[in-house]
Formats: sequence, structure tokens, C-alpha cells
Amino acid sequence: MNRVESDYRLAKERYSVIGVDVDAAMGRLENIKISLNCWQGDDVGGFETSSGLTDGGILATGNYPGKAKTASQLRDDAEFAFRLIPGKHRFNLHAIYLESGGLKVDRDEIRPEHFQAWIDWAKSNGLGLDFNPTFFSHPLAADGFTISSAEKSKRQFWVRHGIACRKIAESMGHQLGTPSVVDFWMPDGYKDIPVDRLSPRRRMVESLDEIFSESLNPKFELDAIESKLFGIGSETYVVGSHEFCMGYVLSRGKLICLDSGHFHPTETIADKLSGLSLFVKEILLHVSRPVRWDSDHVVIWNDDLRGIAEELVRNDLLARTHIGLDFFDATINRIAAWVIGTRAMLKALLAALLEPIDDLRRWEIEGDYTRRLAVLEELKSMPFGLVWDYYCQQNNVPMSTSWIEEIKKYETYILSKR
Ligand code: RNT
Ligand code: ZN
Repeated sequence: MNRVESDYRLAKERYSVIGVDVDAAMGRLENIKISLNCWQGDDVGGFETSSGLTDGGILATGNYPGKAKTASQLRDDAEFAFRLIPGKHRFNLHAIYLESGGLKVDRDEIRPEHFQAWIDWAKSNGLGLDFNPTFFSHPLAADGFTISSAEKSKRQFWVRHGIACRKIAESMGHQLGTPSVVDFWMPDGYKDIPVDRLSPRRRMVESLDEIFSESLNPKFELDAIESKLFGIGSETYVVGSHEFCMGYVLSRGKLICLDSGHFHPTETIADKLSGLSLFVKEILLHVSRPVRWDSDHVVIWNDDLRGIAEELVRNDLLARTHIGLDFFDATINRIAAWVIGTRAMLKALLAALLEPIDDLRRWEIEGDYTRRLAVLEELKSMPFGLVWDYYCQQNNVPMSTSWIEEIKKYETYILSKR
């Protein structure tokens, strides 16, 4: 027995004293898939002929060397990240990550064939794919409005884009045998005080209805709408507010997407999950880390993340929640960002799976809040790290911090040569 195994035995014993079955927890974690956001790999640039993140109220800061400049580089980088993350997961693409062989293909003309290389890659790596229309970084989005624009032709262009994206996702889901979740996030909004908050919202409803007019097989494709409170340049008013999106998905049977960075700075999304779960079939998460604003910092294992994971596990929501990551930090190694963020998400889930939830629930019902608090507090110093190391070993990925050296090597031999 090696050290990791003997440490694991010890940890298992400690957890069993409080009534937690560690093997069962690890077994459940194996089945949870995280969708890694492609856009961390190149600062939301994409591979259109004229690429780069412009407008849309989001911002990637930093200029760490070695970012992926082509789709095949991005695939190599993602593949490398997946080797350092325990479990089998998913990859989340944006429409601007198409491969058009150098031809200009506008957003309303994209087709499944432009993503076939991604689909083939996902298939050979056993990954599912998710998808996003890109309603930003485009001349027709430069004034901050897309599907809610007052200009009909502009609206129609973006509606065609939305429809094209659903078709692509359907093809992905069909070929990969797992539904592709399409997340509709529209940056539409005003920097300063509008006098008409209603009309853009009415137009957005009409456009969304048009986009969704064809019903697609949920075995292949699912639609989610992502709300937001504010963005850069849309500080005062965002058309797709939380109330708007909630109302839309509830009345149309779509998925709600909650992004942890899209609410008031002290508002967290953990407490929204149970309430929404009673009314929506499925939830999409954009797990992010806002620092003072929707800054999209790399996800870490902080209280917010802990809270999200606990709610998913305690309320048995894992089977109806799609966990996606959403961050883009260009000040650190981009592959490490994926690895840190995904490992943090998995750690938070494992910790939540290692709670003696039935006992905690019983004490709560009995009004024994003293014991509830005391045990929750003690749980924080249980030998979690030993279980995590063992989980990594079982999944043949580097343990502890040893993955960092792998990334450094990749940086020296691959990234620094780009
Ligand atoms: C922006 C939204 C959105 C984007 C991605 C790139 O505030 O969070 O999800 O981050 O589409
Ligand atoms: Zn998001």
C-alpha cells in the first residue's frame, strides 16, 4: 500500500465516525461533468478572420504569453488541461470559435460543418460539447444592442445567428450522444438612464420566441437564458435582467442560467437554486468569481463556491444542473486557469458529498441548531485533502501541486514557442 492509500484509509475511518461513506461520495463525484469554457484559452478572442474581444460589456485583462492562436492550438491546450483534471468532462464553445478555412463566414451563416473538427475532437476524447451564440465582438453589436435592437434588420441578423447556433448544437448533441446546452447571453443594455425600459425587453421576447420557434429534440439540444445585472457600458440597464430571464424561461420551459458574477456584489447564487428548482426543469450554472464587479476571475474554492456545491448536493439537484465555468484571466497561464478552476469546482463538490447530511437535517428539524453549527464547523478540518489526493490518483491525474510542473514544462516546450 502506498502512502496515498494508507492516508486514504485513515481519512475514511475519520469520516466513517461521523457517518460519511467516502467511497460512495467518490463514486458520485465520478459522474459529475463540468463544462470547461473554451474562452479561457484565448481571452475570448475566437477564430473569426477579424478576431478579438470587443464590446459586449466584458473584459479580459492581462497579456500572459502563449495564448492559443488557432483552433488546433486551443484543442491541444484543452486536452492538456483535461489530463490534469480528474474525471470525464465537457467543453463549452462559443460561435466565434468556428473553423471556416480562412473564409469570412458571418455569424448568421455559420453551420455545423464549421464545428466538425471540434465535434470529431470531442468524440475522440470522450467529451460532450456545449455551445453559445456570440452576441458581441461584431460591428452589428457595436452600439450595445442585438436581438432587442430598435432596428429591425439588425434584430433579424441576430435572430438568424441564434437559429444557426441551435442547429449547430443539435448536430453536436446528435453526434456526441449527449445534449448540447446552448446559452443565450445578450449584452444588450444602456450605459446611462433610459426612458424606455420596456420596449427593448418586449423586442427581446419577440426575438427569442422567433429563435426558439422550431422545437428541437431535448436529447440533442437544450436552450438556456443567462441574466445579468450590469456590464461595462451597460451599467444602468441590461435588457436581460434576472426578472426578465426568469419570466421568460418559466413561461417558455427553457433553462435558466445563473452566472455567479451577474448579481449585486454581495448577492450570491447559492440560495437561488432551491427556489428555482421548484419551478424550472433544469438549471445551467456559469460558475465564475466576481471581484468587486463581474470580473470573471478564476474560480477558487471559496465560500461562494462551497455554498453552490452544497446546495446542489443537499437538494439533490446534480442530475438537473449543468455546471459550466465562466472566467477569463489573461494574467496567468491559461491552461493552469482551467485546471485551478475545474479542480476547485470538483473539490467543492467532493466536500459537499462528504457531509453527514441526514444527521444535519435531523438536528435542524429537532431544533438542535447548536449541534448543527458545531458539526458544520468541525467538518472544515476533516482530512479532506487525503481523500482528494486519492481521488486524483484513482483517476490517473497528478496529485496535490505536482500538476504545476507539468504545466511549466508545457509552457517551456509549447507555449513559449508560439
Ligand atoms: C458575460 C457572460 C457570458 C460570457 C461568455 C463569454 O457577462 O457571463 O456568459 O462570459 O459568453
Ligand atoms: Zn456567464
